[in-house]
Amino acid sequence: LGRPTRFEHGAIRFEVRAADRGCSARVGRLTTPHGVVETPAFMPVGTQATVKGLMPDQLRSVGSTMLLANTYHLALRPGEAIIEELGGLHRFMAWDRPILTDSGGFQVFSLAEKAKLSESGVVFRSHLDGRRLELTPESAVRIQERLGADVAMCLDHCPALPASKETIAEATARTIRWARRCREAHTRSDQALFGITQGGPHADLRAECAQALVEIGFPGYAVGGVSVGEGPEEIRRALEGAVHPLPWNQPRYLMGVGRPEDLLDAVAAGIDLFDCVWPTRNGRNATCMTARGQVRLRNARHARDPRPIEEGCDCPACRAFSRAYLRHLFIAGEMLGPILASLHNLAFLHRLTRDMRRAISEGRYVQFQRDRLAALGSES
Ligand code: PRF
Ligand code: ZN
Repeated sequence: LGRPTRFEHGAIRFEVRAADRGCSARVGRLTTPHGVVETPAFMPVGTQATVKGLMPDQLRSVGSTMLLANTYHLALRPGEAIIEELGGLHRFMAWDRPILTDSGGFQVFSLAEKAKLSESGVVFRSHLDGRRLELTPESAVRIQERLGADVAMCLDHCPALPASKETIAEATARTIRWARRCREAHTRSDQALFGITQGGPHADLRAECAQALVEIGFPGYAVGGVSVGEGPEEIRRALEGAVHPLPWNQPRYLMGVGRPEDLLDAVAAGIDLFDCVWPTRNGRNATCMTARGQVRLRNARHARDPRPIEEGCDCPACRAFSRAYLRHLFIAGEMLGPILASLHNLAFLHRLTRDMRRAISEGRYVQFQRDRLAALGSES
């Protein structure tokens, strides 16, 4: 009460529609040039302009509203010029709903060879053909403008953990200077540019970074550098530091996090958006999530199991197929196995966020979180 609940800035609108009194969880509505996203929301990862193995219609049918794509991969192949020429990312991948592109900073440090960092940017060799390339705050923004997603991200520096506080502080200061350059370089009025906070597990660095980004001014803010090897307690501290200084009426996005227990925690800390390869990568690996923990479909105990992956799930895998059939698909190396398991995992996460939205709206998120966490440990 007394706080502004709406925010409007060029390409996006955000509205906080309900807030839990027992924690910082909120229900929001993010409006982008390509449609509306009810938050908390999970964004499936479409690194190469495809969520591996899944058609746009299938994604819609399991509840996906917004996808993530990667600047690093798309700039290397097929190149932003081709995607722009073919009408931009939405048209290229036939997804006419909201898209967010990550800036490439994180992928350069995790995938590229010989990444060399300087104040101007990162020079690296392509992991595909060894080509020498440079990514700067200005070029990361320019590439994302040409890809044309609804939300673009600043180029940041996510240091590998464990690292000394001094190293993390340097990376955080550089991330702030790069964020200023990204904001200066961004011109597309039908695209929002989000800032990214770094700071590792240090609440003070996180808070300083968030404050500095808020002074520069972005329509939304991400928390980067989380889930790179630290424990749940460190994640909680990082989130507390990072989220507190952020304007309450603007969207907050936790990058690269998607395990159900982490989502439950992060939403309680006030996060609205997530992305993670976890559901799709695990699905391709025959690991499925349920409200009662993981199911490993290759396990021999499912050889004659007539049950669906998850009782009551209305996804294409659970509607028609037994665990025994799905196990058979994986053991036989059939491509339908990874497709169905990926669809189930996405349906599961979208259902979880929908249940979160309801619990928050009804003011019972803290109990909901407790119940869901307990159930996740109970084994199916
Ligand atoms: N920065 C960017 N993308 C990311 C991360 C980050 O720190 C993470 C870390 N969890 C995932 N994706 N730009
Ligand atoms: Zn299912």
